[in-house]
Amino acid sequence: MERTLSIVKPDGVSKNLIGEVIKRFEGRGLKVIGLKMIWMDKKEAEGFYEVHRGKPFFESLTQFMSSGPSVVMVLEGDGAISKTRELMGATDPQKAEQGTLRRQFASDIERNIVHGSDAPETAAFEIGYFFNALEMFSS
Ligand code: 3AN
Repeated sequence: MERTLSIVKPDGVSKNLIGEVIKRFEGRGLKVIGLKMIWMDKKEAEGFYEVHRGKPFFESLTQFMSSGPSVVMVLEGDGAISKTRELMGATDPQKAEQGTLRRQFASDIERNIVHGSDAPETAAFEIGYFFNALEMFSS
């Protein structure tokens, strides 16, 4: 069993895609074991994207991520990390496979509606960033 952290980003929330994202993850056999709506402030967004600090898009990305509410969730299941990334599609929606969430709904590489952890170590950091043990309900 693997866990991953996903975020319906502010553009996904404003486009009414919370249900669509969760439906696809659940449809792929993943279990939502933690879920909440949050509004990150700039510092919280910077902390989440610490690995990207110094990159040209860091300022704009963290502005965007603190521009409105997001839905953060912990998903559990076999291959949770690769399954969520497959369903999301490539970072750049124009390069994402047909039928993926980003290809279908994202407007550009920054506003790409959904986030998913890319490896077990990043998943552990990202889950711990938003959830404590009492906020996750694994059966
Ligand atoms: P992913 O979310 O697909 O794992 P990362 O971790 O490489 O992508 O990038 C984190 C976020 O930073 C992306 N979801 C996207 O919003 C933004 N981002 C990545 N690369 C760029 C870029 N070249 N220009 C603008 N924003 C970017």
